[in-house]
Amino acid sequence: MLKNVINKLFTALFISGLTIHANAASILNGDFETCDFTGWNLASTDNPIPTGDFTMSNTPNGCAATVKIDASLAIANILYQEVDFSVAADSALRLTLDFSVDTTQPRLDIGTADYFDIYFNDGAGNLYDHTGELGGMYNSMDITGADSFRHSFRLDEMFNNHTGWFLEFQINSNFDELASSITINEVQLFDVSNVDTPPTLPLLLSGLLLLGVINKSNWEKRNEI
Ligand SMILES: [Ca+2]
Repeated sequence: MLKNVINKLFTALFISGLTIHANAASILNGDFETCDFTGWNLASTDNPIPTGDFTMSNTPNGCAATVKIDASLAIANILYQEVDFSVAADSALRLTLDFSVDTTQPRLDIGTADYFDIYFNDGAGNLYDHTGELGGMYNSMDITGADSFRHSFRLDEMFNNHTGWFLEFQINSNFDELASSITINEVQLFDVSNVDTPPTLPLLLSGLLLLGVINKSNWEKRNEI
């Protein structure tokens, strides 16, 4: 019986491994592990693109991408990439964003600061949030001072297997020539069903250990007789 359980365990691991590889939904270089903009695209209202507005910093937690505004003539800068939404049809995707913002000129009056937007672009210029509604996960958010964000979004199934969609980080000027920035530490996109896989392993191993204890106990009993 123990052998059968072990076989099932290996089968389960094999299948889960196949599942992980089959579901390729991901953000390329989402944690900027390459310490450059591999996988990402730059866009700007200024031409040519003021590449000095797009910089990479090496922090104790790894590399992060910073996009500035009002450090050049650009009035909007965008860091974006096409998203791989390929998953099984009934999968649920989750997007995690870890980023911070800062400004050289903290402002308290609403609507007077530099601001940022984070959204999905359908490739035709229509902007959506994670639920599939028009808008974004963050809409015209004022940068009033240093602030950090880490948020996870469950994506609507409408995104599953769509192609030609983009995740975009946009930072916009308040036309005061005083710079602000958004620093993106990490972006993750993953299939929620895969998240449930790791805890399964300890449970199976616990079951095996229990079976091992029972078998050992039976063996000892048999040898006592
Ligand atoms: Ca400004």
